Amino acid sequence: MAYETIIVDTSDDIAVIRLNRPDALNALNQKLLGELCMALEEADGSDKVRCIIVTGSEKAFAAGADITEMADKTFVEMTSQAIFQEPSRRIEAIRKPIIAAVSGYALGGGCELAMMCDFIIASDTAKFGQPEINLGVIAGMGGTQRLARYVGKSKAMDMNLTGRFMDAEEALTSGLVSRVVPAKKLMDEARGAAQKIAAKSLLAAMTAKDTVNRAFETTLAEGLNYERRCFYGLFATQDQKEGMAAFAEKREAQFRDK
Ligand code: CO8
Repeated sequence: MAYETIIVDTSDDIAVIRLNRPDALNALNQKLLGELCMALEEADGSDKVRCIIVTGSEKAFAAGADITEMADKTFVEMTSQAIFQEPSRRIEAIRKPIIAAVSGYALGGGCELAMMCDFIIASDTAKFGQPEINLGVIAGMGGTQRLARYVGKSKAMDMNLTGRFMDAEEALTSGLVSRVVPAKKLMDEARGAAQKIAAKSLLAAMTAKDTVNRAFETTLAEGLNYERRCFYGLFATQDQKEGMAAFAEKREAQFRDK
């Protein structure tokens, strides 16, 4: 499929979706978000893809929602058109693992998009922020909710109230990102992680994603119960038999997603 605002490259079980609006630092307009959702859904449904990477350019993962597209909207238009609501739901519904590989600016909707992915690998040039307060608004796609869960109340308040940026090192120590690497090695690192995931049972990987995400929606007791049921359920798969047989036979497991 030919896209205008993203570039999709699928090889070796991995789909790399690159945001590509260089003149606007990959600002998220409706076109880009629509294309991103389509590409994610295509990857999710493809038997050639076992892990997805979402990335941007060296200068910007994404500098936020497209301000020029939003500036003249009214409250009624924002509400009745449910701006940004549908893309959020579609991205949240992706079942395969998604890694955000972030270099440069990940601001506003860009930071929120990165946080919608399953984990974030950052380059040492990455800058995260929720600067919507500078525009007279607030974050609208998870910047107050997901960020608070990633980094806790104090830093989430700091970021949302002052609009300051967090550098890669602070993002790492705060738990917003899982790894930081030199900018030149970002895609190698992300691909390496994606290949590791792609070598697992996809059923187990999708279940792990679903179960970790459940931790943010339930009580501990309900989450533990859900996890245990999912764990038991995986014993209905051939991949569980293969994984445990391979361990006993001291060989690499050959998972078949069955
Ligand atoms: N939207 C539109 N265009 C943008 C955006 C953006 N978010 N960010 C940058 N651009 C454009 C600039 O206008 C500029 O275009 P031009 O060359 O035509 O003037 C080009 O990208 C390059 O940008 P700069 O010249 O500003 O580059 P600098 O290196 O000087 O600065 C910054 C980089 C610091 C990233 C700066 O561009 C900036 O502050 N950008 C805006 C960041 C921001 O405020 N983001 C939050 C946007 S609001 C949001 O994301 C809300 C999302 C949730 C909505 C959910 C609703 C339910």
